[in-house]
Parts: sequence; C-alpha cells; structure tokens
Amino acid sequence: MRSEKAINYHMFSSDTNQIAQRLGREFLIEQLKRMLLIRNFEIRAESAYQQGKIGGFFHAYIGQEAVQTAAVAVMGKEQWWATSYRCHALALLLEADPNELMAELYGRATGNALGRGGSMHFYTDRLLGGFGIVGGQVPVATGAAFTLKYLEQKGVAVCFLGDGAVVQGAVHESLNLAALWDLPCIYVVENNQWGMGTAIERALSIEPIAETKAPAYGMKGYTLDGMDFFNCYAGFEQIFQEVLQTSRPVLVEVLTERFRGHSISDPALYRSKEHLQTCLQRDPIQLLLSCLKLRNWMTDEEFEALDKEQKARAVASMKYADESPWPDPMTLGEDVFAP
Ligand SMILES: Cc1ncc(C[n+]2csc(CCOP(=O)(O)OP(=O)(O)O)c2C)c(N)n1
Repeated sequence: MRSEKAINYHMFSSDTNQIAQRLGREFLIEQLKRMLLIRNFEIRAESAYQQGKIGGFFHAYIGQEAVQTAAVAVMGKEQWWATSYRCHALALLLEADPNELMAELYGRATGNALGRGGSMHFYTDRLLGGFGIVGGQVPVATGAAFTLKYLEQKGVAVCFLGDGAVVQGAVHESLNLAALWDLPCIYVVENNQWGMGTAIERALSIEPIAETKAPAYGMKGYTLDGMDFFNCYAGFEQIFQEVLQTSRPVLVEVLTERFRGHSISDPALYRSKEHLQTCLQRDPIQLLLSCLKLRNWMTDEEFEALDKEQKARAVASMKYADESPWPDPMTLGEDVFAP
C-alpha cells in the first residue's frame, strides 16, 4: 500500500488472535501451503518463461496471494468464480491440476485449455475463466449471480477485478443491474495500486473505491487489508453470510500490492525500490508464517519443508509440461466460436 497517500479508509476490523484460535493450526497450515503452491508455481513459471518455454502474456499474482486464498477458504469451491488475466492463483485454489496449468503455459495439448489459451485463460468447472479484456469478467460474473437467483440456487458469484477495471463502463452496468435485481454477487476490487504503469490516483477520480462507490449503487462497501490473511478471512466470512442472507450484491476493495511488474515484460521502473521494499515487509506469506510461529504452530524448519514440497510440485509440473505433446495443428479450428 502506498503509505504516502492520505486516504480515509474504514478498514474492516478483525481480531487475528480470535480468528487464529477459531481456525486452528491444521487449517492455517493448509492455507499457507496453498499460498506457497501459488508462489512456487509462479516463480518456476517465470523461470520457464525466461528460458523461452512459455510465450505470450504472463501476469504474476505474487504478493496478492492472501486475498483469493482467504476468499476460497471461506466460500468454498462450489461458488461461481471469475477473475482477470491474473488468474493462475484462482485456478490453483479451485484445484485445477498444476500439471495441467503448467502445460497450458507451455502451450501443450495436455494444457488446461488444450494449449490454446495460455496464461490469461485458465478455467475450472467453477472458474468462468481468466479474462484478457479489462473488466470483461464482470458482466459474466453478474450473469452467474443472475442464474443463481433465477434457478433459486443457494450460493454466490465472486468476481475479482483490478483497480484499473473500476472505470470500465461494463463494470458500472453490472453493478447497477446487480443492485437493481438483488443479485448475489460479491465484487472484489483487488487494489494493487497500479493499472499497468499508471498509479491509481492518476486514473480514478475518487478513492476509497468500495466505500465511495458502493453507496451510489445502494450496496454495502467494505475495505480489507489484502496482505493480511486473517483480515481477508474475517471480512469475506461476514460478507459471504450477508450476501447469502440478503441476496444483495456487495462491493469490496482489498488493498494489496503486486510484487512484480504488471506483466513479466514490465520491469516496473515507475515504482521506487524503497516503496517495493516497504511492500515486501508485508509479504502475506511471511505475515501468516509469523502468526503461526508466534503460537508455536510452526518452526522455520517446518516452513522450509513445506516450501520445498510445493517447489517440488511446481518443478514436477514443468517436467510434465516439457514432456507433453504439442497440439496437433489439425485441431486448431475445433471449438472456435465464430458465429
Ligand atoms: C478493455 C481493455 N482496455 C485496455 C486493456 C489493456 N490493459 C491490460 S491490463 C490493463 C491494466 C488493468 O489494471 P487493473 O485492472 O488494475 O488490474 P491489474 O493488472 O493491476 O491486476 C490494461 C489497461 C485491456 N486488456 N482491455
């Protein structure tokens, strides 16, 4: 978060001690493990990219892991989920096979989208896809929420979008319809402070995002600390229950920061080293680890072993991808939607 900015946030308040006690050691270690899988998967994939094994766009989620990990931990896989092109983490959290995802990055026939989608278009049966069009996922998630309501099914649609997407017309149309029709949709703006190289204050006329914009649609708005797993968990828990009970949409702003450039080809020279250093001090993985250590629920050795295990999983997925066949060019015209 940019500390130099004086924005009057009303952060969701949560009690880390109380939540940690309630969730317990095993559950929290499982969440740490998921965050480590995401981190290791992306770090390995970055190296594969540098070796020329992966082509096209590539947007890392590194630094933001606590947000989607907490959301999935609270709401479970069975909701409808949608996100932007920064979609590696959500696919892993919704239990797509890392082998299949790495093979997709490598453009192989065994990939998650048969090697045709690449980094920006992972999906699962409940992940409606990563979207390359900024804000493109927002009407889709709103449609999923409409389906839930229309079919009288229990559940919510969860839509992640970036701070840069907030000013897209489709976002406003979606929020308006969701509020008008009482659709159970949770819109989560992951405010990582930048839209490509543009600082948020140069793109948005008003901040905070959720707290100022939600009332304009007659919705509730919340602000969460995206580096703090516990704050995200507690916030999403309350929001999820509220949406299930009221079927009213909610707008959430989660303050976070990506530790990498916008994409792999962006050296992020617009961000000072000092600022990045400050952000790294609140690495969500380290914050969760320190909470576990404080309770004697995990030692450094145990953490290293867990990290190593997840790294091995990522490395194994690279081997799988490397050994997978290329798609047959004869199949290129298949499954193409061109009315
Ligand atoms: C409709 C549209 N306009 C512009 C772009 C180019 N573009 C790709 S990512 C991006 C920035 C989006 O930033 P944000 O929504 O904050 O998401 P983040 O990358 O920070 O996760 C832009 C402008 C696009 N893909 N789609």
